[in-house]
This record gives sequence, C-alpha cells and structure tokens, in this order.
Amino acid sequence: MAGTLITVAPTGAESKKSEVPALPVTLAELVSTAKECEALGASVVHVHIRGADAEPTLDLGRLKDTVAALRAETNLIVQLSSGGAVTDPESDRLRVLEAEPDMASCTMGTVNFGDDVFANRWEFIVELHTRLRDAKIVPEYEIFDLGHLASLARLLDKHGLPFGGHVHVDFVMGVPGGMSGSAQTLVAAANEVRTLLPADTTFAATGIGRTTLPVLLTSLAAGGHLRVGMEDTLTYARRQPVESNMQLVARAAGLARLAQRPPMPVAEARALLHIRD
Ligand code: KMH
Ligand code: ZN
Repeated sequence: MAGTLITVAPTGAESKKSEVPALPVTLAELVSTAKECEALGASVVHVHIRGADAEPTLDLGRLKDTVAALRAETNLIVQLSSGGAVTDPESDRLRVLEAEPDMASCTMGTVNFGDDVFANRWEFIVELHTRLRDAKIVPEYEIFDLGHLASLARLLDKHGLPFGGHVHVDFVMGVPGGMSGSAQTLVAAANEVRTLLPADTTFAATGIGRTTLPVLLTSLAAGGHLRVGMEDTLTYARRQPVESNMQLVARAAGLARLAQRPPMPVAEARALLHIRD
C-alpha cells in the first residue's frame, strides 16, 4: 500500500493564544513550525492566519505574505483555509484564493459547530469550487458529516471535476454537531467515498479532541491519509497538553511507519494531488 500523506494544521481559528501559548500565531512561529513539521514527515500545511492581535484574520496582504514565506522556507504544499472562522463573511472567504495557494479547503455543507454554525450554502460551495478550478488551485473537500459526501457527488456531477482532475477529501470528525469520530463512522465514510465518488478519490481524516487517536489509527488501517495538528488536538494524552505541532506530526509519522505506510515525500504528494507546477 502507498505511503501516508500527512497534513499539519498548526493553528486553526478557534483557540486563543492566551490559553494555548504553544499555538503558532505569528508568521515567524508558523514558518518555523512548518519547517520542523516538514522535516518530520508532513507534506501539506493547512493554514489559518492570525492578525497582530493574535485573533483570526483573512487579511489578503497577510495571506499573500504567508504563502510567500512558506514557499521560500519550505517545500510544503501550501493549503489555505477558505473556511476561516465561523464569523467570516463569504466574500472574504472567496478572496483567500487571490493569495494563490497550491490548495484551499472547500467545505461541503453547513454544520453545527459547537455552539456556533459553520455556514456553507450550496451556491457558495458552487462559487468556491468554480473559482478554485479557474485559479488552478487544488481543493481539499472538507467533510464534517456523511451527507457532505453526497453533496460532493452532486457538485462533481453538476459542475465537473476540480483542477487537476483528482478528488481529495478530508474527514473532519468529532466536531460537536458533525459526524462522530469513531472507527465505525470512518469506515462508513470510506465506503461512501467508494460508492459515490470517482474511483481514484483519496481521503484523509482527522479527529477532534479525544477522537484524535481512534480516527488516526482507523484511517491508517482503512487506506486513508492523516491530518494532525493543534487546530484539532490540544491534548496529547490524558492530562497531558500538546507541547507542539511537531509532537503530533512525529507521533503520526511513527504510527504510519508502524503501519508500513511511511510518510509520503512532498514530491509524491504533489503528484498524487495534481498540484500545479
Ligand atoms: N474554523 C472552522 C470554522 C476550514 O479550514 O476550511 C472552519 C475550518 C474549515 O477550519
Ligand atoms: Zn481549518
């Protein structure tokens, strides 16, 4: 079986720097985290940025600087979040593409998100999917619930394949309001991928909070890839806070090697995902 594509999601939009001091929020912190995670086996970085106040932002100038810095200092595939924070307007989320990343996320439906709602209207999804293709940016379709896979099948049927022609999805599991982060749910989602989507579709998975390890281990066993990082996981083990994103990437890489599916080199990941030159 092929190697494991490891994505690191180092920051997210939900945690506060004041409560999680190890969270990378400045450009310097993000770049050094990315470099170290690449050395440990990550091949994609899923990026949410913060402003000078350490709060989430979709400021286009900062996004462009971030893409440039990550390109200059790493060989990682740069994936910008188009999801942002639950409060971000659709117009700002679409403008993320103007920073010209290699990839961007594209969430396949609305989902309750803790006490909030992460809104993704059908028309917005179609617009994002179309603009991604026009800009030659490879999407990572974010799947928070099983129904999002049916929506993705409908999207591809009505509006065609993404840039590069390859479909890659990421199961974000264990969000309060979305699908549970159990082995059984992951297997059901993988079966839906096989039933509904093109035959060469690849999937990765991440489990929020305490679902991190069951999701990671099941994804490895089911032929899936991995996303890890402090966007999703702040506790390493019982009563043990995560020290750094590197700690999570190192654990994922070790378990992938144990499963005989070692971390995929970046060049191989670029070919798999059909990233533009
Ligand atoms: N922060 C969440 C509201 C994405 O990056 O595209 C959305 C999210 C998904 O994290
Ligand atoms: Zn994200």
